[in-house]
Amino acid sequence: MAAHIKPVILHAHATGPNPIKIAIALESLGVPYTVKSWDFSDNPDTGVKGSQFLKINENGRVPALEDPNTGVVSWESGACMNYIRRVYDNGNTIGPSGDSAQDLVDFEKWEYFLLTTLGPMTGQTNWFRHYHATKNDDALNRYVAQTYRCYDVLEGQLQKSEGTSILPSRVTAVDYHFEPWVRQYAFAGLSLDNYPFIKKWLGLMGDREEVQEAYSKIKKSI
Ligand SMILES: N[C@@H](CCC(=O)N[C@@H](CS)C(=O)NCC(=O)O)C(=O)O
Repeated sequence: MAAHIKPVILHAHATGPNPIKIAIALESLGVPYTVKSWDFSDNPDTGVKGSQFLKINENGRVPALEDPNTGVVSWESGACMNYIRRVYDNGNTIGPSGDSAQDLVDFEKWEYFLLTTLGPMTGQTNWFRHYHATKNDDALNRYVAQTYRCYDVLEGQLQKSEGTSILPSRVTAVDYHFEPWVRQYAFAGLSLDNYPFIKKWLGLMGDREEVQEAYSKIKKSI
């Protein structure tokens, strides 16, 4: 990546999975970035629901991305990821496997499956297991079952590459979207015992330099 590029600002949280995807993609593309860490409060200066952050993202959630090179401000991890790909992945190293209509749909369908289904189901599992004020086993069981259903689907897809990448061709931004969510399986109280390809893929992803660097930078930003 050219040296004249100014660091983009990634708005993040210490443990939330969504900003980490973006850090992994920035690492992979060699785009310089700084991490600004927020808490989940409504404190005007430090919180995602506070006045300062709401000027960047009126939805009060991270990630958000500010690019001083273009003036673009983005939020929603899917929008941030696709912005980065359009602007900084000129060689298409992390995008769809090819140019055909099927290649593009194959990329998007897995990206949307994570954004609309596996991510939110895991998030709700976490919520009802750890944070909901009153015990609600019906809701917890529902979201656990839904998350496992997503794991079933992912396992079937990963079998095609023998657990090396979600799109069979190579590791792409799709893997970056999934990694931080699947990594939370134990925190969500789930097991990967019935999912050998997910287990293998998670191990391989965790060994990758861009993944390790991204986690380390987010951690240092706290
Ligand atoms: N659909 C959004 C979800 C963003 C999201 O929920 N982020 C979490 C952190 S991973 C957050 O900011 N939570 C703050 C809150 O719940 O108040 C995306 O993909 O960016």
